[in-house]
Amino acid sequence: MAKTEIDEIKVSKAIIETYMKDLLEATETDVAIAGAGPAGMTSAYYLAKEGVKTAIFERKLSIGGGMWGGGMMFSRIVVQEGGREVLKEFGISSREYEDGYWVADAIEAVSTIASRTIKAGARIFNLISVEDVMIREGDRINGLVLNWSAVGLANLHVDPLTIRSKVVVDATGHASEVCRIVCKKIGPKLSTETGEVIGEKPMWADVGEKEILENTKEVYPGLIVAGMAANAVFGSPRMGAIFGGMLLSGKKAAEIILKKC
Ligand code: 48F
Repeated sequence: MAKTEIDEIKVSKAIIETYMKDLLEATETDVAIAGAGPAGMTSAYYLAKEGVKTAIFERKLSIGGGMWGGGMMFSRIVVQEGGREVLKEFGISSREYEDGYWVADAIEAVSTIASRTIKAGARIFNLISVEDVMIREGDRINGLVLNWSAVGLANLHVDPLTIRSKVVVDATGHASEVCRIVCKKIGPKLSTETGEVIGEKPMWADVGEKEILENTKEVYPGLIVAGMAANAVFGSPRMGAIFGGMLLSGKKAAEIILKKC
């Protein structure tokens, strides 16, 4: 029978040892994803479900990115018909508002996606920022350079640590941070018209949602771009609080990687 008196040191050891074990495991992974928004987590879910070793690194304390706050802090999201297959896969409730406009609770959506993603076997590490990429022969990206987000916030001069992965996914949303790092450090060599991050266009939900799947692809050897980052990199419009494209983009990124594995 468990002892009734609580030993704080055991609590500390339990946290430190189990976290370190997971972080050490993640130092050599199949797929490393930057950003635990809807696209990054959906991608991780479909990969982990197929047994692919997957780790997500999220800068913030909270996961969920821009889905968490719904539209203008009304905690609802809208998903069009095409994206409903992903809602159903996760078991997220939705109701049809009008023809083909399905409404879901943003909080249920984020918490369910996160829970299913972790239960599928992916690891999510929050409070860690991706600050650089690692490269090898032929400038292929083969890992991420990480630091505690608190180090950046406090402006501390602390060197990062590095993890190796076969594939990296940039799911950092509007900022498309990993792709921007590649441009800054390696030059304008992305598979866009200019080789640079073109930048997202103003709101046009219909076009943005249609183009996001085409934009979800390998943008540099070893680097797949997914979610809003894909539209930002290839110069497509933003789409606001409609999320079918984000879910389908995450799924497509996983499918591209599964074909490569
Ligand atoms: O922004 P975010 O939700 O991206 P997404 O999954 O979905 C976009 C929608 O939320 C919304 C939209 C819908 O139409 O346009 O914006 O493409 O999630 C991106 C996550 O990446 C994290 C950031 O904190 C957020 O949670 N992130 C950004 N840069 C880094 C990062 C970084 N350098 N390292 C780690 N995490």
